[in-house]
Amino acid sequence: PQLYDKIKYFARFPQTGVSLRQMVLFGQKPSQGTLFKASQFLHEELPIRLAHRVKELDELPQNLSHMPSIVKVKNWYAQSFQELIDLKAPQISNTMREQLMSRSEHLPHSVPNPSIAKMIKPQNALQASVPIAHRYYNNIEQVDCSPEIIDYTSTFVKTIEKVKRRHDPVVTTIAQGILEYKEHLNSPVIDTEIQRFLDRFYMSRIGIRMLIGQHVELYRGPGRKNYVGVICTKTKLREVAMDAVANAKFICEEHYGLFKAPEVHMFCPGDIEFMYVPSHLNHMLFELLKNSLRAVVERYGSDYEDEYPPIKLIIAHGKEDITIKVSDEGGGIPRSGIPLVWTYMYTTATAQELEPEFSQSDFKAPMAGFGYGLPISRLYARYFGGDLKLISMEGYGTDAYLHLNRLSNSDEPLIYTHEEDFIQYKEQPSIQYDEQIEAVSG
Ligand code: W6P
Repeated sequence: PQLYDKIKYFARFPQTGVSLRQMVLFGQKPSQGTLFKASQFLHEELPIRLAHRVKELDELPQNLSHMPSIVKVKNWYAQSFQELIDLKAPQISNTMREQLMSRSEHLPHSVPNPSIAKMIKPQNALQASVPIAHRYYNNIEQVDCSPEIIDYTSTFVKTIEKVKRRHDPVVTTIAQGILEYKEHLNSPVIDTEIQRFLDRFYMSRIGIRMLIGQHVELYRGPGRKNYVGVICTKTKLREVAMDAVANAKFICEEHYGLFKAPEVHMFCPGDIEFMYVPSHLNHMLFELLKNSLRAVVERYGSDYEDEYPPIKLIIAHGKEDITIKVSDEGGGIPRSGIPLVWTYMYTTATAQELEPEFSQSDFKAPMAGFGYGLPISRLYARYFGGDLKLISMEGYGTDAYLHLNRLSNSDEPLIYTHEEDFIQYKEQPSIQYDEQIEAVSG
C-alpha cells in the first residue's frame, strides 16, 4: 500500500533518455566523482522507469494483469523499485556539491533534451534547476570523495547488479503470462493493445538494462580496448557477423542433425568499424540467420545437405546507415503473414517449453525460440535509431534488412510508438495463419 503510493508518485515523472553518444562522452575514464554522479542520476532515473512499468502492468486488461506470471513480473519491478529507494544516498558538503556541478573543460558539452529542462524530479539530490541528464553528462576530474561516498557508489553498483539479475527471466515469464492469458481466453487473438504494451515494455527493458550494464562496466574499471562500458567505439562488423554466422550454423546443425548447415556467403566492403553494442548486434544477426537457416533446411529437407542454396549476407555502408541484408531462398512467407512475424501473441510455443527447467536442461540452444526473437531484435535495432524490415517473395525466399544508424545520436526511445506497425493487423487474422506462423516461428 505505502510502496504503491511511492510507485504512483514516481510514475508521474517523465523518464530521462540517454543517447549512445551521451553514454560514450560520459564514460571516458570516469573518475570516482563522475561515478558518484552517475550513481546519483541512476538512483533517481531507475526508480522512475521501474515505476512506469509497474503502472503499465497494472493498467493492462484486468484478466491479463491478474495472470500469475504477470503478477510475478510486476512484483520483481516493485521489489527492485523498493530496494533502490531504500538505499540511502550520502549527504554531501557544499564544496562537494560545487565540484559535482562544475563543467569539465575538455569535453564538448552535451545538449540536454529540451523536454528535460521543464521537469522537477522527486529526489533533489543536487540543485533542482539543473536538468539531470545534463548534470549526469559532465565528467568531473577531481573531487575528494569521502569514504562514505566511495562506499555508497560500491553498494549502489551491487544493488543494480542484483536488480539486473532478478529481471533476467522477464521475457520468458511475460511470454508465459501471455500463454496463460491465451488459455484463459481460449481463442487465438492478437490484441493490438497488448502488442503495443509489449513493444513498449521490452523496449524499456532494453534501456534499463543498457543503463545498468553501462554503469556496472564503467565502475568495474577499464574494460577492453575501444570499449566504453558495453559500447565498442570500433565495433568490427565483419567479426561480429562471422561470429553470429558460426553460432547460427552450429545451432542449426545440432538441431537438425546435419553434418553441414547451409553456407552463408558474406559480402562486406572493407573493414567496417562503427560505434555500437556488439552484444546487441550479435543478438540481431544470430536471430536473422537462424530464421534463414531454418527456412532453407525446412524447404529442402535434411537430405539435401551439399546443395542448399547459400544464404547471402550483404553489408552496405552509407553516410547515414549501415544496412545488413540477410537473404535466403527458403521459400518465403506470404505477404499477409509478415505482420504476424512481429507479434508476441502468436507464438506457437507451449507452456512447457517456457518452463525454465525445460530450456536449461535442454542444453541445445534453441533453434526456434518461443517466437519473440524477431520482434525483440527489431526493438534492439530501433533502440539506437535503426530498424529491421522483412521483404518476402512467397515461393522463393526472404530478405531481412537490418538498418543501423551510424550517426548514433538518436534519442533514446522512451515513449515508444510505431503507429505504422499496427495499421496492418487491426482486423483479427483468421485461424488459417496458424500454419504460416508455424513456418515462421517454429
Ligand atoms: C523466412 C522467414 C524469416 C524471418 C526472418 C528472417 C528470415 C526469414 N526467412 O523464411
